[in-house]
Amino acid sequence: MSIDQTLTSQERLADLDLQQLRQLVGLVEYDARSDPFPVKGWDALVWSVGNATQTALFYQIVFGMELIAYSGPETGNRDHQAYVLRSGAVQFVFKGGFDPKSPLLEHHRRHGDGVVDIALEVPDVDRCIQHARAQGATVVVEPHDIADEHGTVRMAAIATYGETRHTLIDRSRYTGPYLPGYVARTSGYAKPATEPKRIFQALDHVVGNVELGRMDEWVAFYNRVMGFTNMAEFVGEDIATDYSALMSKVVASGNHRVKFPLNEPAAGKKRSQIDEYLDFYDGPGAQHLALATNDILRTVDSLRAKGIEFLATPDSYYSDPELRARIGEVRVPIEELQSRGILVDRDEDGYLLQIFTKPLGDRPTVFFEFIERHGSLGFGIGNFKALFEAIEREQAKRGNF
Ligand code: TYF
Ligand code: FE
Repeated sequence: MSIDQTLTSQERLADLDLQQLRQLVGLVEYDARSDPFPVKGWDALVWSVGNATQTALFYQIVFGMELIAYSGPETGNRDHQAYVLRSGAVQFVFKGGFDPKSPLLEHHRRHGDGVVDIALEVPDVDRCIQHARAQGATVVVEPHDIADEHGTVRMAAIATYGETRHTLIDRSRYTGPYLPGYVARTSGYAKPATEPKRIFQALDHVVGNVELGRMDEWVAFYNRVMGFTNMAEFVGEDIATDYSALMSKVVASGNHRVKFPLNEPAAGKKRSQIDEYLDFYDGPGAQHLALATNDILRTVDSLRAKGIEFLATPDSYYSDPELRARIGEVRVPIEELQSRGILVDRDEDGYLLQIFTKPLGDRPTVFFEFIERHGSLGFGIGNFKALFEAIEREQAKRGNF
């Protein structure tokens, strides 16, 4: 058993080391030799959005990300425009249709803004695809090389829930800014000197919402096809408020760099937040993206000052004696968390701080979590009830509860 010492391409570019990553996203040791589907880590999250040009500006100005690459009609891509942005090891690619007949526009018409591809960096694309195919996965893109003056990447893709896919990419022979077909691009936007260098450094987890009764199938898919293991948060019991319920299980890659909680709605008195997502995304898809920060107070202050809205946490959460006793001492006085609405959870390994945005698109679908880990490898299960009640208050305002 050993920690995989290799960093992903994105982690190296971000100048992160293994110690920092372990702190940020919680890595574990595992035996890579018996892994049937070795994964290095996250490569990129690819989005289909209604206006990639403006979305790219939003993520620079509000999320403090850096524009690094571009593809579009000027570079010979007549189907869509694509902007590649980075913060730490996190890479987002925003795509919007240029050709009125672009398939991306079909996807957008149906799902609205959303994540189309959760791309992973792997050391051996062909080995992964061979295993995935043998386990019954749908290979949507066969392994192939693409090359330009910066070298060659090998990639392939498999289908996952809904219309989402996992591109698998080997970047070991490539030095370009993103992929062949993209050119390096920066922007004229100058971040104010008062802004932090980065308000998040790494991607912690991506949650998938699937249909009622299908969560275990998707857990089995990740177990069988991708060799992911079930994490301790594999509760499998309904997580219920007084009104609604959901089920959630978490699978992770060998070293836990890549963590996928999977949710399905469960019966309650009212409509689950997962039902609302499935209705408005028109099917299964990526629900929330958890971004790891080493200073969640600063992250929240920066985002709130730019108008980002977070779910409200009632004062009763912080005055609950049971919670106060359970969380003990954290790195800041509880008042600092309370004034910002940051949640705390503690388990046997340590604690975590987390907060959730409201959905950032027009539909009540995709949202963000910011998470600061201090040893805990969990997902804030102690906060589920308070969090789900906060989500229900938002659902009610939308008339969906
Ligand atoms: O990822 C998690 O499990 C936590 C909690 O619909 C959570 O962030 C779970 C389900 C959900 C929203 C948040
Ligand atoms: Fe989460």
